[in-house]
Amino acid sequence: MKMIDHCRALAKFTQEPGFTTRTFLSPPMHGVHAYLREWMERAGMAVHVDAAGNLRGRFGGEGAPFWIGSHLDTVPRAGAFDGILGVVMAIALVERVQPAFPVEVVGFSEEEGVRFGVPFIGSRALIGDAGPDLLAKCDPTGVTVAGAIREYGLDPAGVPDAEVKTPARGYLEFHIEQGPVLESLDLPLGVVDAIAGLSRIIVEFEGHANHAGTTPMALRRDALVGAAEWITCVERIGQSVEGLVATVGRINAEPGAANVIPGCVRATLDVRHSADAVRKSALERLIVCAREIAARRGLTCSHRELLDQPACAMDPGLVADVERAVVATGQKVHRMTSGAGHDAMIMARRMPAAMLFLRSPGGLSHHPDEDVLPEDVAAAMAVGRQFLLNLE
Ligand code: HGY
Ligand code: MN
Ligand code: MN
Repeated sequence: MKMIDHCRALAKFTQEPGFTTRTFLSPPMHGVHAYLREWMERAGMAVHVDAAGNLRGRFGGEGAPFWIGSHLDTVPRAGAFDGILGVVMAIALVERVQPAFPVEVVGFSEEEGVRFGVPFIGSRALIGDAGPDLLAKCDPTGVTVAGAIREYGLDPAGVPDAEVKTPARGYLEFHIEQGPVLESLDLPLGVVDAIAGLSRIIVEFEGHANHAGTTPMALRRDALVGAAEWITCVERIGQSVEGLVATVGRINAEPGAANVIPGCVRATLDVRHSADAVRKSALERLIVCAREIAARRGLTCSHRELLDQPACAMDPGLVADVERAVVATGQKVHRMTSGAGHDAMIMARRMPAAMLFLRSPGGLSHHPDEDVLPEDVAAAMAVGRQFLLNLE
C-alpha cells in the first residue's frame, strides 16, 4: 500500500463524520494506534503507547537511537497529511531500510493544541516538560489532560516515565510544508533550517449585554464591535511588518443570542515571526491597540497567555546531513524557515533536530483539500533512505 493511501485510510479515523478531526486522545485515536501498531510490529518494532498517548516503536538493539516521527492529531476538518505523513514515512523507512542501528519511531499524541488550547503535549512529555500544570489544563467540557489520559485507558501518573532519559543521536521529522514556497519554486523538497517563534493569547473584551431592540446605538457597550475593530488592527499590523503573520482564529461572543448585544467576547490571537524580538514587539502593539479600542468604546480588555514558543534553529550538523542526502539523491537543496510550528522545535530542546519538507500543492493545509504528490513522497523517501544509510 502506498504511503498516500495509508494517510487517506488513517484520515477516516475521525470524531467528526465527513471530515478529518482528531484531537488529543479522542476515541478515533484508538483506531490510528491499532492500524499503525500492526504495521510497526510487522516492520520489526517493539511498540507501546506511553502515558502521554505517544505511539512509540523501538527498532534494533541497545545504544543511542535516532528518532523519526511527527504527530497523529489534527486540527478540525484537517487534511490527510499534516503530521501523520511523517509517522507513516518513518515506519516505511524502518520497514524498508532495516537500519543497522537503533531507531525510535514516534507518533505524537498532540501537537496542534486544539483540545486544551496548548500545543505539543506529546513531545513535551517526551522531553520531561509535561508537569502538573499541563496535566491540569481543562478542555471546553471541563475534562483535564490527566482526565483525557485516563478516559483513553492510560495512567497519567506514568507521564514522567514518558520522558526520554537516555542519549539520542537526533530527531528527523518529515512534514508537508503547509505553504506556497516550494510550489512557487517548483521544488519537491525543502530543508528546514529554523522554525518561526509563536505567541498565542486569548483577548477578552467586556462590555454590557443589553436588549438589541430597545438599546439606542449611542448607549451601547458592544464587546463584539470592539473586537471587530481590533481584528482589523490585527490584519493591519500583520501586513505592516515583513515576515510577520497575525491571526484571530476563533472568536466567542456571549451570551450569543441574535437579540442580545454581546457583553463579552473572547478572541484567540496567533502571532509568528522568525525573529523573537519582532514577534514580541508586534504582540505588544496588538495588546496596546486592543486596550485603546476598549477604552474608547467604554469596554474593558484583558488577555491571557496560552503560549510563548521561541523561534528554533535546527541543528546545523543534522541539517548538513539532510542536505548531503538530498544532493546524493539528485535533488536540489532549498533551505527554508518554517512558518508552522512543529514537534521538532520541542525535540530540539533535548537532541539535535532537523526537518525535511514536502511540497504542498496549492500551498494549502489545515484544510480538507490538503494534498501531497506521490513523486514528492518518493523523493523524500529516497532522501530518508540515504540519510539513514549515511548514519550507519
Ligand atoms: O499551528 C501550527 O503551526 C502547526 O500546524 N501546529
Ligand atoms: Mn498543523
Ligand atoms: Mn503538523
